Amino acid sequence: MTEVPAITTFDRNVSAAALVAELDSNGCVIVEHHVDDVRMQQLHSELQPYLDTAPLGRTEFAGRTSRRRNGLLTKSETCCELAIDPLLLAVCDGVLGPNCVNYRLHVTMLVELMPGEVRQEIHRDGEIYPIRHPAPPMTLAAFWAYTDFTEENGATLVAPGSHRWPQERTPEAHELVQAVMPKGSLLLYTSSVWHGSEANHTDAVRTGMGLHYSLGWLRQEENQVLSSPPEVARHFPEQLQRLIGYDFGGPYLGFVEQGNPIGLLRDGDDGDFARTEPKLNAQRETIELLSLSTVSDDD
Ligand SMILES: O=C(O)CCC(=O)C(=O)O
Repeated sequence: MTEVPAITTFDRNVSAAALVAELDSNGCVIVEHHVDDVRMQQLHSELQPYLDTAPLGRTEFAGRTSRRRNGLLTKSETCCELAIDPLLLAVCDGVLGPNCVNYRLHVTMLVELMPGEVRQEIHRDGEIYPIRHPAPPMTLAAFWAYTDFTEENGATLVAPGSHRWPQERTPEAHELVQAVMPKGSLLLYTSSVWHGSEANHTDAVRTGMGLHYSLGWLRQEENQVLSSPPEVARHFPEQLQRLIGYDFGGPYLGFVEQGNPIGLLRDGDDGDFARTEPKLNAQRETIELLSLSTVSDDD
């Protein structure tokens, strides 16, 4: 009997370990009601004015009947808090941690599908890097339901299990499942998973907020340190400062004047200002080397 694809849904009490295991076996998972209505209301009051004045998308991919906003950390304190949500970071530790000494905030985005928006091209987030799939998780997408996600309003389509498919295999219609979830929930999926937004057949908007994470040695999709330059980032919690890129991405990676870029955010700091740190070197030793070689044994 062929298995019907499905996205497993957990409630907010789920452990990080259970989510990591589910992402490993199915590539995607939902945490329902991770954030309560009061917090979501706060998020809306901070971000909605920016969304209301956003232009329509200029490409089919961005959605010509959609509005998007990025640089969310500079626009919303609640978003800054959600970006360092302890459960989410514990999942990043389990999913991205094995392949890097630290991971980064990759992109922040609001995606508002307006009434009449059509289905987005189904894609893999990892396509932005020239690496064949399936590959180890390069990114972990955390897509928050900023509004309810329903079948009718364009809840994200996901192909569960597709993180293990070969490069050439694309999903058939029956392999795509919608991430139906109430406001405040969270859809997680890794970089080899096929997905995209579904059409919005209702007369209301469907909005998702993406806070995605990537391996610390990859270039981030959104240029976080230009989006949040030092004079802005110095007011963020230190964990967030490091997460967006005011830190090494591994031994030697990303220094400024021989030092750790976190020093740029501190007055007169000489703390961990050195071109690399023994701790990073030690962590680096524990990471299994990835092989990107295209030369086969027969050559
Ligand atoms: O809006 C969605 O449901 C998914 C959007 C997405 O995957 C993207 O724009 O990369």
